[in-house]
Amino acid sequence: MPWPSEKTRDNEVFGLIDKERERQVTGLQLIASENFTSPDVMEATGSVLTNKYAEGYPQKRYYGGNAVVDEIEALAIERVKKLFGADHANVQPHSGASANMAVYLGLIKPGDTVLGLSLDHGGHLTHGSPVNASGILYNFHSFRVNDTDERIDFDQVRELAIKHKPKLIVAGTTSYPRRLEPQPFRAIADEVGALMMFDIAHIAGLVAGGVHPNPVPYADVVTFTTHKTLRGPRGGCILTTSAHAAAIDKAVFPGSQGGPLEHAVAAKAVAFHEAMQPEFALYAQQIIKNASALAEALSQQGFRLVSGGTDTHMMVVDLRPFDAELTGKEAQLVLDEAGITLNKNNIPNDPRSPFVTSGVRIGVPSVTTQGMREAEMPLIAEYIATTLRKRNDPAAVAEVRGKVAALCAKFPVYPKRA
Ligand code: DSN
Repeated sequence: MPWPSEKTRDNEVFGLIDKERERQVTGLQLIASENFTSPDVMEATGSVLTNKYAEGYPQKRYYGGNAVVDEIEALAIERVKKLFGADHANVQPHSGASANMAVYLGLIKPGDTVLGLSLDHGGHLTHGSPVNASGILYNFHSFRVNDTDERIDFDQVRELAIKHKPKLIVAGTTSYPRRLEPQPFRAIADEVGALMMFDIAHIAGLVAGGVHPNPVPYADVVTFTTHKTLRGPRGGCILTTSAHAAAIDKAVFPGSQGGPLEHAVAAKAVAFHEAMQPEFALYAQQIIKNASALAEALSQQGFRLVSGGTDTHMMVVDLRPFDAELTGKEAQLVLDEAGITLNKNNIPNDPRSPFVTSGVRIGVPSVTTQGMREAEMPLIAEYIATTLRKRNDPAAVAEVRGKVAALCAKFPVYPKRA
């Protein structure tokens, strides 16, 4: 069958892709878990590798024709091991959730006890939420941030570990703005004889760029997604010590996945190469500077920052001191109209439901990739505050939309299409 001609090309989908590209580059992308990948990462993702089946691992495949794929996957593995100083890497997980589930499958048994951070205090669905397979199949107990400084309370983690004797302790977060030291988790795991997993999905790029402690020397297993601060394609990755390498590989394939997405693996290899460049360390440093400048500017606009600020790429903003009536849901919707994309987020001990929330989560990886620096952060805070203050005035919201587009036009992400 011939390829579609100009006449039969799917203009509907390609038109929508163009529309989405326009949305991304003319608005402020402040979702903490998103980023703009490089054109090279996108080229690898859209390459002929999408045509290939490659169940198995390099030199141990079930199908023929994998000599080149083997080279690509081996390159991805070597690069990511070097980037994080790991003994062993599995680059096949399709996502962070798949990576985490493979770790549980490989290292513990259904019904075993695990400790993780509660979802509503900044953890992840796969860290034992009752609606997720992790919480359904394993006996998770959750720790929380403490009420005074809204930081992880290691005394509580230790108490729970002594009480419940987990087989595994899961460190890692999705909406926790503070640096997370691996050593206290290791000490507690050792005290109770547990394994330790660190999910660095959000902070992988900060670790690679040298601005967050690297948990690899402390954890038995480290998981992450490649598309957040690391700025690669959508996908997951697992790093382990040699002791757990075979169990993890078996849990990924054939345990929980079939054919790997080798186009994504190639794009991961490209992203790992990019993250090894000296410029990437500067990028990571700028993320921290930008986040801190934005947090400061937001507090000057009357918002409260959960835990008082940030030392990562993200902040969680309590909207109540700014406006007691304003919910995260409403804020997300009206900010979308102003071209400012972020997500509603529970704050610790939020009186509102996860569908409504009293907060929003804001991250700077995308705006930092497009070249914005500290000088632009007060502008972003001002646009957010003005939109929320004047949320019932469509003309005022439209005026902010214009200012957002003008700011973004000064920081083009991708070359204009001919
Ligand atoms: N959806 C991701 C995030 O936004 O943090 C976690 O999987």
